[in-house]
Amino acid sequence: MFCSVIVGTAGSGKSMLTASLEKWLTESDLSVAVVNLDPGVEDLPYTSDVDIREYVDYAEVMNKYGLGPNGALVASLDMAVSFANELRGEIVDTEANYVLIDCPGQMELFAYRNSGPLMISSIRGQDPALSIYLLDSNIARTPAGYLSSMLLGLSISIRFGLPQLNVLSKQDILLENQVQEIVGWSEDSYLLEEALDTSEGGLLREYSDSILRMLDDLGGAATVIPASAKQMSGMETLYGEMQRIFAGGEDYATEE
Ligand SMILES: Nc1nc2c(ncn2[C@@H]2O[C@H](COP(=O)(O)OP(=O)(O)O)[C@@H](O)[C@H]2O)c(=O)[nH]1
Ligand SMILES: [Mg+2]
Repeated sequence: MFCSVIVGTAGSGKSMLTASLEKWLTESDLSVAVVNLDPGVEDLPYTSDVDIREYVDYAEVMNKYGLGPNGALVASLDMAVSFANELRGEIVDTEANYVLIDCPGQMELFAYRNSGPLMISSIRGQDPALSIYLLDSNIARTPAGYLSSMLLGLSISIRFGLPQLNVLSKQDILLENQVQEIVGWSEDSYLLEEALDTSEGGLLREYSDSILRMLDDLGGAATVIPASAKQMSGMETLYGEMQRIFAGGEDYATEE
């Protein structure tokens, strides 16, 4: 199985992208399993095949220990780690080729605690995995917003240690030329530097040189893939990039 871990800030569109990608893969005759890792979520835009809520009761954790929403999420995730093998077992039993893992809304509580990365590594076992990091169009539309989103993405990739694809989510809220401008920033850091120079002042302008050089050096400047979960756009390109990473461009899923 091939695991794709969908990460991004709260509200960046992880759950909706999970739903759309599942739909696209299913319509392409590929077998997919969807995993919800958010213990506190109430409504999901897809039907989960494997769900962390079957193992931990977020509301009960909240009441029993007198915790607020964030504390309860952290405690629930910590508890859920002891069921990671059961979760993996359930996923393996689906016999799906593609496994989409929808991460909790509050990414910082998931990625920057030990339980998040631990959960992911237990779930994937020895199977190939990548992360799909969402840059929200609402934020990445400005040069400074884009740069800070890329830095966050870099930080996330360090936490999970997985090859990462950067997706510009909600591209439908931008004009086509805005989307192309952002793709340009990701392909050529000189364009981003120019945009920062004309739009930013102060500290960012002072440091942008060294930040951009670091991103370039670390390969953090991989081209972003524009997508809209709402309009189902960008799915084919995203799938192509997933394949490239998983199987050197070969579509093992169709071999069965
Ligand atoms: N315009 C637009 N809105 C989207 C898209 N994907 C998600 N949203 C909206 O963004 C909000 C958060 O989406 P959700 O998938 O729950 O984000 P999550 O917290 O990262 O799982 C919701 O109001 C969605 O309707 C998209 O492709 N286009
Ligand atoms: Mg969500």
